Amino acid sequence: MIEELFSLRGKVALVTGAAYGIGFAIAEALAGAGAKIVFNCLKKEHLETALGEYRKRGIEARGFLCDVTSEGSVADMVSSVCAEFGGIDILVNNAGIIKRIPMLEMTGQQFREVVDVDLVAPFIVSKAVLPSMIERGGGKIINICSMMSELGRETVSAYASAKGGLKMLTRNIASEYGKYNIQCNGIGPGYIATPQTAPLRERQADGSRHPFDSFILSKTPAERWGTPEDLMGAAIFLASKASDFVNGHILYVDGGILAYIGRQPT
Ligand code: NAP
Ligand code: GCO
Repeated sequence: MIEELFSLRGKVALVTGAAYGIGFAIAEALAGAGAKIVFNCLKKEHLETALGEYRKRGIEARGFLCDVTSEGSVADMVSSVCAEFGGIDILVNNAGIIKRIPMLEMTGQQFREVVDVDLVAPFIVSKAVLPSMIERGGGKIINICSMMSELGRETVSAYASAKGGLKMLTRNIASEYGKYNIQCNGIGPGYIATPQTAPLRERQADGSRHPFDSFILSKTPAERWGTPEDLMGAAIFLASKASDFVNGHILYVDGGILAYIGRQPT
């Protein structure tokens, strides 16, 4: 009974941007719970490498080159997945970018590029997948939000605006499609060690920690950066029957950052 609650056997999961990083770990987790994995990314070299990495873990993933900001490419990918696998039960809107530029130096085009990937694309992909979920009597959508769905910081105005909007898109999909037994929730990772945050963790010339690295450690009760694997449990929970009455919720997996004012002076 309890195992069944968290089983994804027989389910088809689409994870966007899952060639590496958080998306890869989430896809690996869903596969471990029994789901068939479909993923996409942008670059052919990343697709090939990722397929090999999935295979090394015994996961026969199906990969697509697809720009999630392109409605046509997304429609083609979703149509192929539905034709090959019968439909999609779980969607993880993970693909995302960030541009760390002070507002006064950021162009409107740069702002729009971030919002296109981090907010418009989850709308596009969700809209493409919802009909299949309705047809199958239900589904799970998981949007990968962020600390910046709740907090601001210098240089990430576009990213924070997009991730704040993604929190509200999550609540709107939950509101509009809950009646079809579709649950839409978010995962809000804290600071996770992936290529996206590598610039914030680079060792200084003298071998010391990057100032931002030290800053994050002082703001995290767990006193460490998260790893993509730290998100696996939350992903399985929100993709499984165990969360059938959870809807419109953002589950923060952040080591306690949002609860903590920061290490006090000693
Ligand atoms: P990452 O290492 O930069 O990986 C991003 C992935 O998204 C890559 O596979 C990339 O594919 C794909 N992607 C980017 N633009 C795309 C597009 N237009 N179409 C299709 N795929 C696209 O990022 P990450 O750290 O794993 O983060 C994954 C998600 O978690 C993002 O939404 C991010 O905002 C969010 N997040 C990250 C952290 C963190 O601390 N790392 C914390 C909170 C939330 P290519 O490599 O082929 O370009
Ligand atoms: C940054 C980081 C963060 C993380 C994540 C935190 O520049 O502040 O990239 O935005 O990626 O979103 O939850």
